[in-house]
Amino acid sequence: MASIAMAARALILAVAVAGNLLERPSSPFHDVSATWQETLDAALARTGPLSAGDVERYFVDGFLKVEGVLDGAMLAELRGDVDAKQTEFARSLLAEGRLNGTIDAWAAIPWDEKLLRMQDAQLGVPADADGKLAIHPAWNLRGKMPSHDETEVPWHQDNSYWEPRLWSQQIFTAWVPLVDATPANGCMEYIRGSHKKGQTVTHTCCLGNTWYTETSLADVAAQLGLPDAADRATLVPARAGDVIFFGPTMVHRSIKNSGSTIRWSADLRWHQVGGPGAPPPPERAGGDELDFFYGLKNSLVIAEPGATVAPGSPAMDAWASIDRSEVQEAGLNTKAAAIDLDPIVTGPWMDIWNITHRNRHVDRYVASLPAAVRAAVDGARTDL
Ligand SMILES: O=C(O)CCC(=O)C(=O)O
Repeated sequence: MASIAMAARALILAVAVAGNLLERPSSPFHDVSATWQETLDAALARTGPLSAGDVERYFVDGFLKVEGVLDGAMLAELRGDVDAKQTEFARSLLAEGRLNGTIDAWAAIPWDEKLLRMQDAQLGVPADADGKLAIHPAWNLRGKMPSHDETEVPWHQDNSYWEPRLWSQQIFTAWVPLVDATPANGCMEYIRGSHKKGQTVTHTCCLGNTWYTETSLADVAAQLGLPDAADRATLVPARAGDVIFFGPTMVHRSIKNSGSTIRWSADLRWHQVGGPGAPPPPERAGGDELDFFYGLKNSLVIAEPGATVAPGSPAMDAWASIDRSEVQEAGLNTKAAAIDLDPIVTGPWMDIWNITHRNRHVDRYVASLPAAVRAAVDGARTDL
């Protein structure tokens, strides 16, 4: 793990110039265009559950909402998992003396209220300027809290979170609302057709009080050849049970939750392994074709070519129990001791984009950089 982290850190250039606290080297991958979004005919030739119209919509718009994908039983199971995770969290807060009551009382609170009630009831959680708490979004289960900056995800392409060598891969997202997602509680918004050019636009790190990458509509317009980018912005409300599919070059965000309840969702991703168009192998010891996340946690094969996915695979449980947040923070050497309660998020995407803004997440990341780089970045601070 250490050598992987060292190799990734070799990307870092310590230059502070106008507007950038830490500038990243340009990479030949910035000129690479994805092509998976161009092969409509090939997609139409395949058989599957989607209609030809659906497939065509996906190619034209870059996203597709499919209604009623999850039935009641599946939703209940997902919500049960979210409930169990929150009860586990309540258990650690109780053990730390940061919550009043009993575990039975907390367990009995409905799944979609529990986190809010914990937020209200928490005792003695220090530091957070606004005193709020969020579940860790990098677990791909998102509790988007009411009026909460850190769960408001700005315009970005998912490619901005992956290594540039993967920017022409279709790492494909299914966004799954566990409650109805509306403009009021922070549904998703997409720039229609922004996937089409196949290009990954410039992003910066990290907006406001967050760990997120961010692009601007001005850059989207200029770099993707979409002068009407702002007019293409499309809110996509979705009901619990629907699924929105989109690819890694799709520009999207989730808007503010202006309601009073949590907007729960999961986002899950798939990609092809091997075959034509497979990515160049990672230049790190031990990196193989399943290494799609900085050498930190491999992808899990769930179906061999031509086979269908077998549900309930035991391998899935073992794989899922490796906490990606923990490995990504261990990879950067930013892991805090009391990780369960640590609200700070860092990740390897911070090695890729120019650092333009600092906050507690970026500060933790900067503290992990080699001393000379850190000194240069600290010297360039304008927002202390
Ligand atoms: O769920 C959200 O609020 C944002 C999700 C997102 O941006 C993503 O899944 O890429």
